[in-house]
Amino acid sequence: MSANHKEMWEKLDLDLTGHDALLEVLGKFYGDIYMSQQGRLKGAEYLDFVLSEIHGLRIKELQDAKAQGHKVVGTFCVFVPEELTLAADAVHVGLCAGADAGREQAETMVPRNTCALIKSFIGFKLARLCPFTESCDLIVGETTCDGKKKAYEAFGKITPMHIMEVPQQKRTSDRDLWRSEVLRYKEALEKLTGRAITAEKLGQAIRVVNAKRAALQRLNALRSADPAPISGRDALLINQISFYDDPVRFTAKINELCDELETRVAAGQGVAPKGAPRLLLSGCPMAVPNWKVPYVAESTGAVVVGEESCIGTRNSRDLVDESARDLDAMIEALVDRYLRIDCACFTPNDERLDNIAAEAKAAKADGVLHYSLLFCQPYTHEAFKVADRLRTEKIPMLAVETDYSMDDVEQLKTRIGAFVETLG
Ligand code: BJ8
Repeated sequence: MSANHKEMWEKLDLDLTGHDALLEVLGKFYGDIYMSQQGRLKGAEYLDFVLSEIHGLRIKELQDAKAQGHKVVGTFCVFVPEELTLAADAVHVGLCAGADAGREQAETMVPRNTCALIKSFIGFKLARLCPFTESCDLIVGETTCDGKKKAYEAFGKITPMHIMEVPQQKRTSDRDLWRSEVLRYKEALEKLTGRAITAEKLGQAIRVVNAKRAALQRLNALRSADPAPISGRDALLINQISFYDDPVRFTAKINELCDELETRVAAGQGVAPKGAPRLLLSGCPMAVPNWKVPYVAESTGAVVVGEESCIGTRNSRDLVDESARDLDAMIEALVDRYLRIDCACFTPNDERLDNIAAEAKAAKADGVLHYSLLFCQPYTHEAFKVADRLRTEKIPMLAVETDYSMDDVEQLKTRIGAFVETLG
């Protein structure tokens, strides 16, 4: 991790000592989990570089954009339409919330039995450890799970926020509500940036974000090959980077990486032997640097071939219809695309069960590893339904609940290892 940006971090009022310690831990963690892999792609150099500059060059780019009059908008959920943010000439960043940082401070604001993701974004803010959060002109929250809703009430007191109301069902009246929320977000962006969102700008932004999602879809499709051409860890990292790197650069780099993967697949080369047990991960989002479960899973000899999560196919599965020509029609297309998201906060949410079964088959997964963060009600509840559905499909499933600490690594290794053995 680069440490050459002290002046910039100082200006952002980061706690420099705490931040140095965080970068050191992250660097070591990344080395252990990523640099130890055999047979990585040449294109992985991009991933290593982006990660090494996660708090450096990318933050410098954000500061340069701000100096040129652009705004930075941070989000915690894939419901916030990136297309609108880009159409307002603002920078859209996903705020990671994948590390156990500032937990004690966070627990002064939210109950202890709150999921690690929520505690993490509050902890990063209170402990002044995240240059992305500190670079934001606006942070957008959403009414998804109860934990987030209530946390945003507290978080909104310490940082400027806009909250989007996400419906809990998908009836016509819910679509109307969501449409009005998309329009309200558009207005908030126009007010923030002082720029009008035109059909031309929104059309261009839709194409940029569609291209990014199409590159991720291409990557996913290549992972159905046996032997798997890329590790689950690297694929997860690519999905994570998609939330904060420049979207045009990211798309170009991932398409280059996919070219390399195609060559590998054609040559029958992979990161694990042909026939190695294949797992689909499913459940809560895994934000940077939450790499624990795929790392543990792959250390048992299995290979992760897909992520059914928001840092995965829930974000990349659907594109926005590009055929609309006027602004109203583009907004309708955005509304439809985002309302297809199968977050566990919806009731009922049967399309998620269909999607998991379809993705497991498409990825030729031998089993599904369902992952919930401790205290996450929506995904822990849905684990039961996912298990029922996969039983009817004769796809084995193991459900694990964990958090960001490393205390349960050995226990996870034992459980996941035993599950992988049964996949034979
Ligand atoms: S669309 S999954 S990004 S809400 S893990 S905070 S659900 S208690 S993150 Fe999510 Fe949007 Fe849905 Fe995706 Fe709550 Fe669960 Fe914590 Fe979670």
